[in-house]
Amino acid sequence: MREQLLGKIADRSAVVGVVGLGYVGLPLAMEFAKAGFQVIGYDVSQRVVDLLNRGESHIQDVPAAEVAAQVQAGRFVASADEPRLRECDAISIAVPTPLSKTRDPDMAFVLAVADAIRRQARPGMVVVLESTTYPGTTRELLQPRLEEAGLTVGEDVFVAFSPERVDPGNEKWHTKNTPKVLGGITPACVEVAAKLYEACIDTVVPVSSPEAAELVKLLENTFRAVNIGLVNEIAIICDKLGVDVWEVIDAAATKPFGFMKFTPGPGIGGHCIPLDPHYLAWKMRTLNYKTRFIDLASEINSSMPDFVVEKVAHALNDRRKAVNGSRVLVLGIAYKRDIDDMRESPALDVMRLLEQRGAEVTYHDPHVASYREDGHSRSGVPLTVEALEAADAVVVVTDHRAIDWQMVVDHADVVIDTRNALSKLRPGRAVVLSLASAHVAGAGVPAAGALPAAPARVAAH
Ligand code: SAJ
Repeated sequence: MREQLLGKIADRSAVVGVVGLGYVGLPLAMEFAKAGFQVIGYDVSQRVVDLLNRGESHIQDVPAAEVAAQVQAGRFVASADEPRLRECDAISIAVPTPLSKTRDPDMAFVLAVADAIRRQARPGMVVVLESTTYPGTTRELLQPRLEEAGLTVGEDVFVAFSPERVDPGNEKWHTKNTPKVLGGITPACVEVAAKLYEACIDTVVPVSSPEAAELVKLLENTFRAVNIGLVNEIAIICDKLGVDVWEVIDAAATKPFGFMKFTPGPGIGGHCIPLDPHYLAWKMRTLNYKTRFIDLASEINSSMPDFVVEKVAHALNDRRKAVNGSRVLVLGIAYKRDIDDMRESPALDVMRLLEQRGAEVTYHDPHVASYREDGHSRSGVPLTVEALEAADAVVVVTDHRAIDWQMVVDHADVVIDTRNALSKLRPGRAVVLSLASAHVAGAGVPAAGALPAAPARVAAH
């Protein structure tokens, strides 16, 4: 089987299945199609299947023209029909691995696919799991199901784990040019899976086991969560000391070695950084080990929306206004700049906390016209001079480049800037409060630097 599969990969006659056609699976499917394989994209959403087969795209980083070209070339077809998996010589799995309400791994999507593969598997298949998950998943959940189908892993079928490294909105690093780590159950599994991925990805990095590959991904994302937590704590420290955290970080970033710049913010969002480290924390709890860095980073990062709302309350209080009844305009609600993804966005927490205190909250986001939460839809407002002047406070949560920030500074009364989006602008009417430090330059307060020594605000918190 190994020889047969290697031959099909070499001459591109292998049929490649990609399960899960989201921000990971769709770009991967396109790369396999562009490499010359026949690709079957499998997704449980008939809506997604239909729009892709019409040559449209629901993923911001995948142009519709690219989907249309592969559909018209007959190299890509989407399907929600499980038996089509049987046609595939290779299957890459890129389904979500969310957290449950109790912050435990929710493996339902992976298990559903693993069961489908057990039903459709046949000799001569290579199966690669890409979904971010706890170490052991590939060996404990995927391998047994293939063996239950009467197949011997490493001989009849080949199984590997290869973490996805898609960075939505990243204009430089894409699926094809980002090195791909890959760990297989047996050496033959690594060899076959690596040959498959080398056909469409520039650099494949084999490691010795699926567990190593699973842990590589969790290290990458835990590294980010912990370092973001660190700078968020530095922001809180700077706020208490009346020091400009952005100035401190920018100056620290001049160190040409041994430092990596992260920036504080209103919290962390997305489907990865807030969630993936908890997969490792969960696994280690089953081994009676407490992952203190992960837990502490999570504690600090998830406290940032509260910290932001406190800043808003202080700003309103300085103007003899209560949060209750004040009109607050939130600018940017996607979980990071220049994308439209709302998942786990800290903006949702900021808006909810403000509303719980009685504020009348509206939002403007050029990438998110509306979104659904708890079953109801919510729409943004246009960014106008009237909207800015009507707001008792404006909060910058996500610093999309498409927003006219000078207009915000010129027409708002007070702006709480959690992303340092406004510090380089010509001062306008607005008083601009940085996420962390005393007042930044703006009408009505001395320019930063002319401020008195560490203010009594230490008591404020
Ligand atoms: N954030 C900060 N400060 C920072 C960096 C990020 O507050 O210094 C926030 C962002 O605003 C966002 C969250 O953290 O809300 C996550 O941001 P992110 O830059 O990690 O972006 P993601 O989650 O879309 O994608 C990340 C990938 N990003 C980068 O490497 C830059 C990468 O870690 C993974 O490929 C991806 O998660 C994944 O799928 O795991």
